[in-house]
This record gives sequence, structure tokens and C-alpha cells, in this order.
Amino acid sequence: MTTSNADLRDWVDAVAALTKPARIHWCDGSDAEYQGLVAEMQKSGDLIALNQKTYPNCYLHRSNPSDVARVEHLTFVCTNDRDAAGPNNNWMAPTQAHQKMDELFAGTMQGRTLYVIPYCMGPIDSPYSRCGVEITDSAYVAANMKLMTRMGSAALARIEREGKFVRGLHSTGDLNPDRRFIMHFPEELLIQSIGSGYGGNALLGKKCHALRIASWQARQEGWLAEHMLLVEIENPAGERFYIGAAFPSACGKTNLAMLIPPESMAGWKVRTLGDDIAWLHLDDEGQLRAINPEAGYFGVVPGTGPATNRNAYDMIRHDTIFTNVALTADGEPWWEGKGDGQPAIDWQGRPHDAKNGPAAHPNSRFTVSARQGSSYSPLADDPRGVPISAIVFGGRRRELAPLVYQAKSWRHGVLMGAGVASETTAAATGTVGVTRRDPMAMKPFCGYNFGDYWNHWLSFEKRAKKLPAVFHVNWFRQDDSGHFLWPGFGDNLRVIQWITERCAAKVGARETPIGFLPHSTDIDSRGVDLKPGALDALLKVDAGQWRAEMASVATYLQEFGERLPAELLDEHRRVVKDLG
Ligand code: SAT
Ligand code: MN
Repeated sequence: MTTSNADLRDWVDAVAALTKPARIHWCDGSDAEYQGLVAEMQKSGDLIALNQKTYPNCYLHRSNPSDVARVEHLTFVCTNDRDAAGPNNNWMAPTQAHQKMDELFAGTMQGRTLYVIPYCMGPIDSPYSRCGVEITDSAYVAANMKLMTRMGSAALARIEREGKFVRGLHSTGDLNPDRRFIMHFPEELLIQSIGSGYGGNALLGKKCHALRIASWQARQEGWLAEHMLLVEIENPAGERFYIGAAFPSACGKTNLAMLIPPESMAGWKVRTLGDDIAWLHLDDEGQLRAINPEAGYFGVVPGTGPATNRNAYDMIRHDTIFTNVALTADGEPWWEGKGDGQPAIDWQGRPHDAKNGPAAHPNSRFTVSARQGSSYSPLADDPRGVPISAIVFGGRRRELAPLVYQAKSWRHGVLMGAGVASETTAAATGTVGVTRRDPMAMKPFCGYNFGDYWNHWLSFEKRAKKLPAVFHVNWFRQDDSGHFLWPGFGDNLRVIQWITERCAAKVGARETPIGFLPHSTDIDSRGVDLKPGALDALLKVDAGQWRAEMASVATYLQEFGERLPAELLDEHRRVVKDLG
């Protein structure tokens, strides 16, 4: 196979001349091709078949123990002007980065297969979708891209029609962390990644394209590429609301997207459109609409159990690739929070011994096609996307941030998003549990200067006819003895109910300097196991603590100097003044 697109042909030829693969395979995206990749990886040891009776077509991949998460310190945005990347990104001059990467890629595919993977982010016939081509020497990446994206012939046909695509070059290299780099060249619509076979570093359609490069394109073209789940909420009256919610990695996006209503909320329905990324466009009527550019999930496995996320638990019973989970004695996958079975072999392939830590890696993942989920909405394939009613920001904060509060305006919502903070998780290499600013949950993913990014967000105020209401949630508040105050999971629908009622102007609220909060009687807590006083604690706004928080937000915002929009500072001053 080859292509009528000369740019693509020339690029593949140039990459092959540099990396010297033994053979070239153009991916057509067929099921037969997927089965071939799986068979090949079983032979090479890259995949281990799981118990085919209980987990049909499920496989385990063990990554190198030094390669289990995104590496933010090795991820760069290489723009001609350093300020374009901003203090929120690592920066390298494009010429220097190209020289470094050319040296690292030279001969790296010797003896290996070079896969050419054309893919489309978003429904194949949507004007909002964008295509890319990933070149990789990893069969694991090719198989994951088949599950995660619309990959193969149809995508190639669109590329040949449009003539435009994002290029992503990836090689697993020698997995030496000293020779590992994930480079983005937004001005060239180019990504180069070497030395890691892990998810966000290697599946270039996901964070690298659909967030870092897409956010850059989105600013130029007037839309938004965001780290958001997309979910449809239907109330018992049959009214539907579409919510985009931005939480950092491993903070429950997949769980919220697949939520199962608690028993006491009969008649409520939740349908999943996406669990990680949303692209938001203004339509001709000035309404913000969203598509999910992905077609599959790369979800955190630990904690996925019948009580926490039954939909995901059932979804990953077949046709799933597991990465870095443990094994039971009879060859089933096992992870902490699974709820049954016992680990026999840990994620590194050693006999399980609790002294070595968790049996499954805390950032172990499942890769699965979204079509397998029973809550998947057919609207995820609608080229027009869905109209967004509410945008929800959130983080993992044991104190301060209330269960839910609503911004007073779009501008206030942008400030709320810019001030998001969250405790770090195992999704990225580094210390876990440290609170850091993670604006709009985009700290690791915004492909340009956050100052310009907030300006772009603010610009929607002028361009849109009707903007979604903006909220902030925090499912992770703890009491003094370190217990969670809120049960989370399915019960989060009680908070979402309030959000939908606010969108429909059906419920009042308590006005505070940080935003509108529910009266505690407006959160339906029938049948919830809450400690006495918990709801009041969850909805408390402590002015002293918030003054300190706003001072810390100001210090953070000042890092962006002249690029920081004046409107954001004005809004910040307003909140501080109201706090007294
Ligand atoms: O590793 S990924 O970036 O794909 C997943 C995540 O961290 O959100
Ligand atoms: Mn994510």
C-alpha cells in the first residue's frame, strides 16, 4: 500500500532513510490486521494472552519498569519564539531539537517494522475532526491506535482529500530514560517521540496531537482542545444536558463519564461520549458544541470495580489490552480494587509479594474500543457534536475547595479554571500527592503560553451567543482524620443534578465571593452515607483560607507577566475585594 499524497509519501521515505527499518507496513485498520499484530506480539513476548475463557481476546503488555507513565520533564514544546511556549512548558529551540532528535532517530528502526498509521481524530465525516499520521516501530502502539482512534483506510482517504495532516514520529528506541524525549513542533504540525513505549508518550494521537498540537491549532482557528470528559445526563423528565468536565489525569474522568445512577435516583440516565479529551467549536448559531476526538479509552485500571465503575468493569471483560496489571494463578488480570481474586504474579512478572508494593502498577491501564461500553452514546459519532450546557473544572484537593460551586460569569469561570489545583497522581513520573496548579487540567497538555490560552478562553465571551455555565467540583475533600467526606462515584450524580438544575434555572443558590453554592437542602442526600455535619463542611467557604488561596493564585498568575489578560486580574481583584 502507499498513498497519492506526495507529502506523506516523501515523509515516509525520508523517515525510512533515517531510521533504516527492515520493512514498512501501511496500516489499513482492519480487524484482520489487528489480529495479525496481536499474533506477532504474542510471538515476540510483547503481549501475553490472558485467560481466554473468562477474558476472551484480552492480553497483557508489561512495559519496561522505567517506562510506566508520562514524563513531563522530558516533554518539550519547540517554538521559534520561546515566549510562545510559555512558562507552563519546557522549551527547546527547533533547530537544536531537530538536531538532537535526528541523531537519536538515526538507524533506530534497524531490523524492525516501520508502521504507517493514518488516523482521524473525531468522526470521520465531521468538519471538526483533524487527521494525523503516526509512524512507529512499535506493534503495541499500532494495536492501541486501532482501539483508540478511527485508524486506517478511511482516515487515509480523508488525508488524501484534504492534503493536511499532523505528523507524529515515534520509536521505542532503547528505552534509556537519558535518551527519551517527547518533542512538539506546533509550527510544523510535527511530533517526535523516542525512548518510551508508554501511553501518553507513544500513542501520539492522544495527548501529543489531540491536546498539545490541537490546542495550538485551536487558538489559530478559534476553537478549544480540552482535557475533558464528555457526558450526556438525562433527567426523569427526559431533558438532556451535555457536560464537559476537566479533571487532571487519574482524578475520576472515566468514572464520571460512565457513572451509574444511585438506586434512589430512578429515571436518571447517563451516557458516555468521551472520557479524556473534547474539542469545542462555536457553531453557526454561536452555540458551543463538542466532539470527542478519540474512539477508545486508555483508562486507569486500579480502583475499577463493580461498586466504583460497573460499566468499565464489564467493558474490559473482552477485547482489551491491559498494560502493567497483575495476574491471578489462572491467568486473569488482577488489580487493586478489582473486588475479587488474588494476585499471583505482579506487574513486573515476579511472584506477588506485598513487600514489593501494589501487585498492579498504580498507573496500569486498559485500552479498549469505546463501542464496547454499554453506556456509550451513539451521538459520539455525530459529526455535529453535542451542545454543551455546562463546563466543570475539578481537582483532587483534600481541603479548601467545596464540593461544588458555580462561577458568576464566563470571565469568573475562566479565573476559576486558571486557579485549579490538584494533588499529583501516578499518571506522570514524579512525587505523588503534591498539590500544584493545574489550570483547566491542562498543565501537562497546553501546547502554548497559558497567558495566551486564557486570553483565547476569554475571547468566547465576545464570539458566542450563549455560553455554558461554569462550575468547580471537588470529590476529594477529607476530614481531619483523613477520611473522605463525600462518597463519590455514583453519588456524584447528586451534585450533577444540582448543576443541571442551575443550567435550567430551576434552583436557587447561596451567593459567596467565590461563586454560587447549593443550599445544603438542595443536594439530594437521601440514602447517602454521610457523617453528621459532612454536607455543611463540604459546602463551607472559609474566607480566611480563601484569601490565602487567592494570594497564591495571584503569585501563580504573575508568572505569565505581560501575557496575562487584564480581565483575569480584574476578576481576581473582584473576588479578593468580596472576600473582605
Ligand atoms: O498517559 S496518558 O497521557 O495517555 C493518560 C493520562 O495521563 O491522562
Ligand atoms: Mn487524560
